Amino acid sequence: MIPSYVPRVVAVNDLSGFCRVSLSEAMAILSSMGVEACPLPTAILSTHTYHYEDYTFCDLTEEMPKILKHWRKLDIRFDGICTGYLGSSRQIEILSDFIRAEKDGSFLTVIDPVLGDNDLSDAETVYYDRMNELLCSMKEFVSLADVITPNLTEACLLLDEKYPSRPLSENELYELLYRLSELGPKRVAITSVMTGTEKMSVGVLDKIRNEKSVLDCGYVHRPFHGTGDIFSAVLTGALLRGRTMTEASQMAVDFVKAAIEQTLTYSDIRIEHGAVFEPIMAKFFSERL
Ligand code: PXL
Repeated sequence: MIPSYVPRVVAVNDLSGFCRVSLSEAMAILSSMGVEACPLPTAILSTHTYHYEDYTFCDLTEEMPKILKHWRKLDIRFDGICTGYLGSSRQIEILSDFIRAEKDGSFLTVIDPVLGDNDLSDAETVYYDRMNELLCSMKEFVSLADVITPNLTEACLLLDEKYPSRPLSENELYELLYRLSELGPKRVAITSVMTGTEKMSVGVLDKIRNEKSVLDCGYVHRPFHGTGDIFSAVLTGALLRGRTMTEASQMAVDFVKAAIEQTLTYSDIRIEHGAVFEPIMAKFFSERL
């Protein structure tokens, strides 16, 4: 169904030229969901920072307030903001000022507190640059959010908890969700949670509607890059298209699952290239929205 209203969102993330991650995914997905996404790039890279050692990196921190100032001068009305990879505490400060100025009853703030993935004490650790510096600022930043979408690693970092070495029970997952909501956001989704030896889940809490659920991802952990970014983009789009937190999270889980299934049909699978979503996107969203 063609919507009579096109929501407009600020999409904040890095723009990595090659590999399906961050802003390139968010722009494609939000557009396909009937949402106008205005990009606010935090940095321009040639590729993402994991796997490739000689990537290029152009920091755009100083451009960000100028872009936001121009938008404010034009008196543009935004329905929300979604944020992903941020390069520094200064960027968080700039975005915090913007969110405080925009925030009214209906403005939606979705923060994906991108800090890392997997057990950070593990040899397979993914350390995004300057993670430690970001953590303190991120803890304050999430208090401005309506919705946050950390993976389990990020959830543990925000709560000063050790990453669990075994699958979590549903009650343990709910406890993490409630504790995160005490930092400010009333709606929380924790992704990449093992709830059985071969079972991956997403925990969802919506304190406004008093709903909580553990969604079965139906796939074993395949660390395709950018699937967290896909999840957060679909969730944002679905919320802006009027879905509840539980419905939007289910749609995001289903889309990631469909993209992974599609990816596994190709013979030249490279996890660092990300999950292939382009061929399935139009049909998926036309059926679901
Ligand atoms: O969320 C994936 C991602 C996004 N942006 C940058 C990254 C990565 C993962 O490695 O390095 C810059």
